[in-house]
Amino acid sequence: MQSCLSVHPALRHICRAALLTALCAAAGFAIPEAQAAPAGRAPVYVHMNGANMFLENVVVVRPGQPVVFVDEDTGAHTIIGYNPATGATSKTFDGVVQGTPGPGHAVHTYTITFRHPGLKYYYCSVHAELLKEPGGRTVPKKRPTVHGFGDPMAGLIIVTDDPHLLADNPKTARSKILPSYFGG
Ligand SMILES: [Cu+2]
Repeated sequence: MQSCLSVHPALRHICRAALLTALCAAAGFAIPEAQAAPAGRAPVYVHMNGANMFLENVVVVRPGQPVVFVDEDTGAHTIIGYNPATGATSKTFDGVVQGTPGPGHAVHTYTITFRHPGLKYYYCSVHAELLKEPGGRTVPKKRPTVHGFGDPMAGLIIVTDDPHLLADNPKTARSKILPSYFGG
């Protein structure tokens, strides 16, 4: 049987870590987890393409966890926070992303983090507009001149520490680039 430490040098640290873990477990010591990535701090991605929609129109993040908007469309989009109760738009949640020629080219992104739990509504002012409904609530509507599926280009970020909500993110929110999602 080959000794663990006689394998390729690049694998030795992995073997040592495994050996340490096994020895710690056998001796009843707590296993150190310092090398693990901090839970919940990887960015959550929201993608745009030529459909003029945010693909992951509802995502969930922890306070301090980045949301990265990725433009895989040929055209530009804006990402602007608004308050549905007042109609006021945000001065700080206010992004612009340029388009890309397509796969193999750079994509432009806009990143934001929120410090406190809450509901963060946003829309793209190029492809949607904010209108006050008779009840007084402000909602995004698709601009009549914009092509698309009929949904307004808008979304919601839920900022929370609730593990059940955090587990509800769509799978596509884990990947920066979606190869099948270029277009516009
Ligand atoms: Cu847009």
